[in-house]
Amino acid sequence: MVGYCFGCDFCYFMRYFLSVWLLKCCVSQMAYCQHIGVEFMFINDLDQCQWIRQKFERPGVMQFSLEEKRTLLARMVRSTRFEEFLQRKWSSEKRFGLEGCESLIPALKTIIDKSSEKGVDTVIMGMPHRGRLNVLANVIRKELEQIFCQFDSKLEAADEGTGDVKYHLGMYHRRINRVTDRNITLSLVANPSHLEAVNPVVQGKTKAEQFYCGDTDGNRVMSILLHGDAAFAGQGIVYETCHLSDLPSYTTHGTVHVVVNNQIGFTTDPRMARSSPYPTDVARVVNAPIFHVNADDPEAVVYVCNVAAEWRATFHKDVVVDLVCYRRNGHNEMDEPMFTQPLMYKQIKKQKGVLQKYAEKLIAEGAVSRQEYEEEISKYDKICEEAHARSKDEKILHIKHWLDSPWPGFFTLDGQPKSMSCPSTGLQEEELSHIGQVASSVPVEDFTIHGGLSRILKGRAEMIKNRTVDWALGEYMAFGSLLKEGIHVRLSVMNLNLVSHRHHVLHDQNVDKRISPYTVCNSSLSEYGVLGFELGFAMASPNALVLWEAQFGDFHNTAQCIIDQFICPGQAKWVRQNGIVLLLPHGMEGMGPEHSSARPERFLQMCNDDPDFNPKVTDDFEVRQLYDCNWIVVNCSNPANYFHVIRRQILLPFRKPLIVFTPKSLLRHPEAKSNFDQMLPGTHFQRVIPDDGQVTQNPSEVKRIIFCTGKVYYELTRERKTRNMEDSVAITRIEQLSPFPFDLVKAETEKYPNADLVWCQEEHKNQGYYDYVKPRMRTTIDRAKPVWYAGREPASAPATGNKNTHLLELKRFLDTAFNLDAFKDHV
Ligand SMILES: Cc1ncc(C[n+]2csc(CCOP(=O)(O)OP(=O)(O)O)c2C)c(N)n1
Ligand SMILES: *[C@@H]1O[C@H](CO)[C@@H](O)[C@H](O)[C@H]1NC(C)=O
Ligand SMILES: *[C@@H]1O[C@H](CO)[C@@H](O)[C@H](O)[C@H]1NC(C)=O
Ligand SMILES: *[C@@H]1O[C@H](CO)[C@@H](O)[C@H](O)[C@H]1NC(C)=O
Ligand SMILES: *[C@@H]1O[C@H](CO)[C@@H](O)[C@H](O)[C@H]1NC(C)=O
Ligand SMILES: [Mg+2]
Repeated sequence: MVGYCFGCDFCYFMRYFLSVWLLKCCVSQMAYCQHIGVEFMFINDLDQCQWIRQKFERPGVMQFSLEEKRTLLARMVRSTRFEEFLQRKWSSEKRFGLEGCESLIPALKTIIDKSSEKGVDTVIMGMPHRGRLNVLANVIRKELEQIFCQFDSKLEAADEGTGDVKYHLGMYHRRINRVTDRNITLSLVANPSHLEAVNPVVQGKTKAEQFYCGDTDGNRVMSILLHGDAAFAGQGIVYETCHLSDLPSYTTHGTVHVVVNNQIGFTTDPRMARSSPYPTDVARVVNAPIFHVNADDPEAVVYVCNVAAEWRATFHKDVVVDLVCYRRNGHNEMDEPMFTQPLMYKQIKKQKGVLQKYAEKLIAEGAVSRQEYEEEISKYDKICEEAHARSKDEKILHIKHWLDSPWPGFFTLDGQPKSMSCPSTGLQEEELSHIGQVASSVPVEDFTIHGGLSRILKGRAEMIKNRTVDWALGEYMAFGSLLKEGIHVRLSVMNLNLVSHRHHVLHDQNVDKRISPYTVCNSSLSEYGVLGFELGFAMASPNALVLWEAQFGDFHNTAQCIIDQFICPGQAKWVRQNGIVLLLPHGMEGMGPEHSSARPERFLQMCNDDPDFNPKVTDDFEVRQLYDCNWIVVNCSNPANYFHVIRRQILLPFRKPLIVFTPKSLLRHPEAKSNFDQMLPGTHFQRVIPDDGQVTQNPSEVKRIIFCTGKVYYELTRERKTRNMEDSVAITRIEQLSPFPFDLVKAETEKYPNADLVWCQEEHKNQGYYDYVKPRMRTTIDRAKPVWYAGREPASAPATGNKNTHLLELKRFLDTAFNLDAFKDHV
């Protein structure tokens, strides 16, 4: 492994662009042509550039005291011997060791020490597989026995959850930093295998921790992100997360990025892995300085990391440390790298380990004696051996030790919810009218709003007088009441949706001033990044309502990885609850295949309830079901129910992700209004809304029950009226699709003994809700009757782009739904 010299390139550019600096540049030959290369000339701020030059060009900056050298050697010993210990004990286990980049450990410790000295007391980290166990052991200082006991396959995970392999679990640890003697909290966020996906989550959690401790400039809470070279260059989420770094609602005031640049990704070398010279080039878009450093020179590494931490503390902006290293073994310890990279690995085999090199250097310098060095090694080996012995007593792996965000006080001591009930989500009349008043007035004087807006506010005031709410007002009532109860409300949305119906943020027409009652965030045009960020925000505390709204539900799939890897199975894999709310505008409203479907079928397919099992109905059935499910999926047909489900999200004694298919046309639908009576104390979210019309007078005469969800209900009732079938067809809305309301659906079917059962949806047959609802409905009625289908035919696209076809399809399925003979010959 040769020392990398980026300095020559650097000098070349300097000469080319800035000939006046020529002389100076040659002076800096000394600074840049050793083991450090700095890229910063693209930064368009003179002070920042000067600051960096100061750090590298002053002669003699890289002096280390004896004490510092010894500490560094001790850290290198720990890092190196930890991997060797694992290799000795479990030679056939994958551990994604750090061999070839052992200086990562002193690098991270330096960043943390320096930041702690500058006032940081909480560090939130995210990292991939490589070196994770080592970071847990030697940076976060997780008890070694807790790490070792995971290698012993005889041990089984206790507690709840399915668990995840050892290099994915999260971690939280509070301890004294020995160098600065100050308390520091370190957490490592649990991550999926999907490289770089954890980045926005770490940033969101960091933002939340900053928010809760009133740290507006990032002086107390910071994030560190680790990356592999191939992943950093290849994964788009890196770019999306970098672009959040300076946005008002998303900035964490600077992240230190550390790239473990072993110049290989699995078996792919850089020539095949990227089109840019360095894996770190993506960070140039946010003007982050990039420090390349040869990881075989631990002192250069420590120096650069000190500068990186100071940079962050000074300018509150991102910075990248590129640890140029190698990977001594295969991708994991089982792989043979000689198969694919024979030449490279011949070179690598010849390399002396960095610890040995550094120790020899210090011994030659006389900084330590050989004996002291050997003592340091046996001291650490002994620590490992003793921990290993203890790990055998540790009968079970406690997954509780592996939480990245404990929520103190929210659960009982053994991690259970404090109760299995949910109080009424209704509000007192006075409270409703008070919040309504706030929503329909301008709260400060000297504030000029747009004329159209004052009409809207006037309309709202009138609605409040009439004791009614529309969708936006229902939502406002839910948010407003939670705010009054001390809950933080944060809504992340691409701003179009904000302006189009909510008008929750008022703009002054004359000066650049605005008011909003809760945190409304204008997001960047990224789904993957922003959803990950909000998930991270929601992770920090249970006492916040965090919502992410897609611009159209259709677009959520660019964030699929966050949904599949974190939101859906997060609790099972990592015992971590999360109450994030996804608002997905959805509706077959003739707007074509790209603007119609939030893909409810996908969310429903990932629900963990058993379609063939009819659960026993107990007193706490409703809440118990919510507790057992992996997420809640609803499609509300009226504002009051939406109001309740949002409030329930916080009043529940535990947290679950909530997926809401929100409407577009319903926003202004004259019938889709609710009355205060539906929101008073004692009222609650209705999982099923039974038909309370004429059908109830003579139920045995009813020929059909149409089950549906959401907006199609209004189409169905209109059609029923024109056909004069209000006494023969019942229309029942299933508002909560998952967990499925087995009990209430059963009650509905029993009410009308002579009716056949139809599921009606607007979506195509292979999409929407049918495949989810049908087996569950059949289970509730012991398969006594078929469940017929009225809706669009199967299709590959979610909707037609042709308006006429759209209307024709609608007419056809309404015909089917109300034709009592439609299914006769199917029998
Ligand atoms: C999104 C994603 N795609 C593919 C993989 C499979 N995979 C696991 S490790 C790896 C190589 C990573 O290379 P690099 O980022 O350089 O890290 P290194 O292992 O070299 O430390 C790949 C492709 C993955 N984990 N995640
Ligand atoms: C660190 O925290 C503990 C408890 O949280 C406290 O008792 C101790 O005084 C703190 N130490 C310092 C140096 O702040
Ligand atoms: C309020 O009620 C009155 C009388 O019923 C009605 O005329 C008016 O349209 C209602 N206003 C709103 C905004 O619903
Ligand atoms: C969001 O962006 C829009 C358009 O630039 C702006 O009018 C609005 O004030 C922003 N909202 C917030 C809360 O920053
Ligand atoms: C809910 O599902 C229905 C049924 O197909 C659909 O018509 C509607 O657009 C969905 N969303 C809402 C908010 O109603
Ligand atoms: Mg790599």
